[in-house]
Amino acid sequence: MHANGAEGQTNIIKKAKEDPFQYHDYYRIDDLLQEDHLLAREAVRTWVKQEVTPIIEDYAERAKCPTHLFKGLGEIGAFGPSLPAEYGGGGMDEIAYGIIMQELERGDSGIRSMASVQGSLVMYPIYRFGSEEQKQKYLPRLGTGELIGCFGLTEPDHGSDPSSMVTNIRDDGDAYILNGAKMWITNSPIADIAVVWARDEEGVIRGMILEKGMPGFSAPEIHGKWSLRASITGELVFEDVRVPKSQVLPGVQGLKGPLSCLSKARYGIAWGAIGAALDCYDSALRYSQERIQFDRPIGQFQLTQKKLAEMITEITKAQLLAWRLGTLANEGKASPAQISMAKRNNVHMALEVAREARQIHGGMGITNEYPVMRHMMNLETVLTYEGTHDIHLLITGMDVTGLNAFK
Ligand code: TGC
Ligand code: FAD
Repeated sequence: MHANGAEGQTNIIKKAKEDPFQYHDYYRIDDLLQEDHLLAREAVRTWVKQEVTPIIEDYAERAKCPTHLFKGLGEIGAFGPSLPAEYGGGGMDEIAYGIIMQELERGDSGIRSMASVQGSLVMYPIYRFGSEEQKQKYLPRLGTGELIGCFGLTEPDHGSDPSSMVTNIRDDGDAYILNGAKMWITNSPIADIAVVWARDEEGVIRGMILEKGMPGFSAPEIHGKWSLRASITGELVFEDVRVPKSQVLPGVQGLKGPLSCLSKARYGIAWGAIGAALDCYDSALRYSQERIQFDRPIGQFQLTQKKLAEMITEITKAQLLAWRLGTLANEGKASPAQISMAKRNNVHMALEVAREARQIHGGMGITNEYPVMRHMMNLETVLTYEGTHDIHLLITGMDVTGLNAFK
């Protein structure tokens, strides 16, 4: 990942520490980071500038997924950065994972989604709950992007409440027969494998790995999205699919299986959303200094300054929340409810920053000359997937009151 050599690496770290404002690091959070975090950030940031920024508006406008980026994402270590290297991951810590998601989402939430799904929702359950044979078969090729994976939990009639899922398996000797459907599945039309959650005859939720081409298994694309347009989304349809028992994840039963994958992915989103907010803030700050109205830069008006001051304040608070969550995660102490709080707060923050940034750009803010409207539309999805804003409020509510609003 680090192609700059030792001298180049020292310069990157020196530059970051001497000029925290180039990263809008208002509270010098870089001082809390390790050298490998700063190097990972620089490497991913450079890749995003070279590979994502020049093409993303075009792909988003055409609602096409830049699938050619999967291999590059593998090369920069974006798939499972905190999973062990021997299982296709990056062998880094949770803060490095977060920072990588931040830099990807600075480019586009859909690009970060590619990495979230592949690393946290496909590689992680296979690593955590899979047999050794399943790990060896799938993880190395998922880590490089040679294989693309997707994660099927949500159903047409069961979104926020996956415990009511109806997709089911029936015992048939050395295989299960799978029936049902999943909805809103990132990458499903292009995926080689799908981690699917279904209920067995005793009503227990089980996870299994499906391969593209299994008879009765299809993955039609969902069209018409005004959000996350550079990410491909589809259904998963199962009509008497014969799934060998060797494809079932042996290490978990019950809803805690998929929910623990969500915790891993939500953690990454809490960091990722900061990247989208930073890109919007950066664009708005520059525009406010360049755009002249009433014979002065619009950044000189108090109302513009209020917007920018509030934006950087909220970004800084989100950065501190993510950093502290990262240190807890490194110690194995980040609770699902703490992760929920950070996902909800930081995504909501990013959406508000995007809306304010859009206003600062005036009419230009609705065009693809600037990244702001694309981020804003993307963040509407990010606010909803991986648990909606309100579901996360209720998770926090349950944690602080001890009273369960869901049951
Ligand atoms: P509940 O009874 O609370 O829990 C069932 C079991 O799971 C455990 N658990 C968790 N474990 C790990 N991480 C978490 N976040 C966990 N939350 C709960 C819990 O301890 C229990 O374990 P056990 O041992 O007692 O059995 O479950 P519930 O049915 O009451 O549900 C609670 C609720 C509403 C919070 C949950 O259903 C929920 O989070 N709903 C939101 C659904 C959601 O987030 N769906 C996301 C689908 S995937 C997606 O959106 C991918 S986007 C991909 C991209 O980035 O492109
Ligand atoms: P619903 O659950 O029907 O919710 C509708 C509204 O009701 C929301 O505002 C919600 O907050 C509210 N609501 C629901 N229950 C309550 C309650 N108890 N109290 C108060 N309000 C409530 N899923 C996957 O499994 N894999 C994927 O890869 C994936 N990728 C996605 C990609 C995109 C682009 C999108 C849009 C979604 C994706 N999802 C995926 C699905 C996503 O996780 C769900 O959309 C989300 O969990 C919400 O479910 P729902 O859309 O069915 O909304």
